[in-house]
Amino acid sequence: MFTFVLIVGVAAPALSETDAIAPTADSWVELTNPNTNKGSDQTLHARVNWDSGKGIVTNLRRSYLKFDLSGLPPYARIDRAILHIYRKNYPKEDFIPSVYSTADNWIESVITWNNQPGPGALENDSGTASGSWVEWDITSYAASEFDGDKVLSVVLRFNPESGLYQHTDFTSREGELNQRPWLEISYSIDTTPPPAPTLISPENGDNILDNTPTFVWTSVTDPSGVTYQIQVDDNSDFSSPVYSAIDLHDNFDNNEPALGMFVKYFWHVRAKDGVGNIGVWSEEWNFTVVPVGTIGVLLMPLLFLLPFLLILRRQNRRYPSNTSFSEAGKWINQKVGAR
Ligand SMILES: [Ca+2]
Ligand SMILES: [Ca+2]
Ligand SMILES: [Ca+2]
Repeated sequence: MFTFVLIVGVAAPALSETDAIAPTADSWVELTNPNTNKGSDQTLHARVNWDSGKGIVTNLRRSYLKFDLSGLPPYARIDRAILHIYRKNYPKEDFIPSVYSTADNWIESVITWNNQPGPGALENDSGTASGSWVEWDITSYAASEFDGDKVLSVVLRFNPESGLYQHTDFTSREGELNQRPWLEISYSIDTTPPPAPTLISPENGDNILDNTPTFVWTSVTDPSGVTYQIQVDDNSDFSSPVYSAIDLHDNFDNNEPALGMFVKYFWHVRAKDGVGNIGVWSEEWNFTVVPVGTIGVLLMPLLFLLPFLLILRRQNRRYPSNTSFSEAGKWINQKVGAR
């Protein structure tokens, strides 16, 4: 495969490039020679021999081409894919075949009419000619093949393969150097990292009872998707995290190892996009784990005093505020006597 790279433009946030990709295999097959292989021919063919008197097809030719897309950057987004073929012989300007997808399970030196995988979906029915060069836009097919097995195979054949006598001959990858087929691929690479998440819980500065807390933060988004990384450390500089996790798909994480009591922990989260761009860390929050008993001990004096406080509150409600003890006794006797 030969590949030359044209830097079309470098602009944040995406890097755009265009590659020219040569076929790794091409060949043509013929109905009337169904077991003959043409893999090393310098010419490719598309042909319909139509006998209008009898209304029958007397011969067909199709050409197969295969391209390897695995040399493109793994996270590239294909923006444009154009198949270029050079016409050596074309009796009429509009004798332009169509491009069909096909399977990759054919071999240049083996493929024949009888063992060809056959055309799949029609990818482009309207190639455009510019002199001897003809081009077809196959962007969506190239994008799906790139997302898939990264091997793109096409068949050139007329559509339909009946009703009209027509043929066109093309230079193969074994032909004249400057006439060989090529696939033009324009792609872009995302260089923008996702934003920093915002932390939600444990809240900053909180005392919490759970020593395996669930950490929660806001979701962030990126065109290529995101995963999260969390670090928890008893050092505020995160020099030796006691707990960390990467490739988290949700905006929360249940930490596994139990955290120590009465230790102040610091935590932060960052996001990475599907291309590998890593965002900045979130704010740094801290919390302390305290045992349930600690809260109880802290509450004990309050619990012990509660009955007295209630009595005082009830008495304040019953007695007029300026009542002396003897007057209070009378007041109570009156109230009891009245019942
Ligand atoms: Ca060939
Ligand atoms: Ca494929
Ligand atoms: Ca991104």
